[in-house]
Amino acid sequence: MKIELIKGDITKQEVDGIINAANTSLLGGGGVDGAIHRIGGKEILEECVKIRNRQGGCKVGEAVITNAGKLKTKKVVHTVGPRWNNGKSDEIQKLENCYINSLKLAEENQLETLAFPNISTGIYRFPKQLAAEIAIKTIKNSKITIVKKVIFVCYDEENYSIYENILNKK
Ligand code: AR6
Repeated sequence: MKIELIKGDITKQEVDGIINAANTSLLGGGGVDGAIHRIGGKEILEECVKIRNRQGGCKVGEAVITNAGKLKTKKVVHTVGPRWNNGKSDEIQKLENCYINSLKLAEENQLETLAFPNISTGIYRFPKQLAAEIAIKTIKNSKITIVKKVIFVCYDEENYSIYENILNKK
């Protein structure tokens, strides 16, 4: 599997699937979630509402998949990252689960190329260095067969240079 790093906006990525850093309500919000729903349009939200009605939202660390509306991608995987609580609420395991469960849904839906944002490192204030180490380690250690390429899309300069350092060391 190929890992790529870019600095930019995830809504502009031409990949099979993009990952959204959502919240448990699945009804949208700020940050990357806001951008995905704004650009993708109401079709995504409509499917989120259906999932919510069926299973009552999405738990932290879990993921659900919807259509991608007007985005240049086939599917959006919505995962809910943990809100940083000084490491007292099992946040590391929960963030790892976000990557594992997103990859699992991507595999089940035959998505070969994926773009991930830096889950939890914005509004949820997870420390960026630690979050990047978890993201890269989890993706590298995953046993996947269908996903061929993962792009880490960093929106801010700080995350980009953290990812660059980790990826160049290995
Ligand atoms: N493309 C790529 N990355 C982005 C974009 C974009 N267009 N916009 C922001 N980021 P955040 P969280 C980066 O806050 O911390 C929402 O309200 C951003 O710089 O989007 O998981 C949800 O509904 C940061 O590095 O998500 C939840 O309530 C990263 O995306 C809550 O925020 C994640 O920041 C989730 O918080």
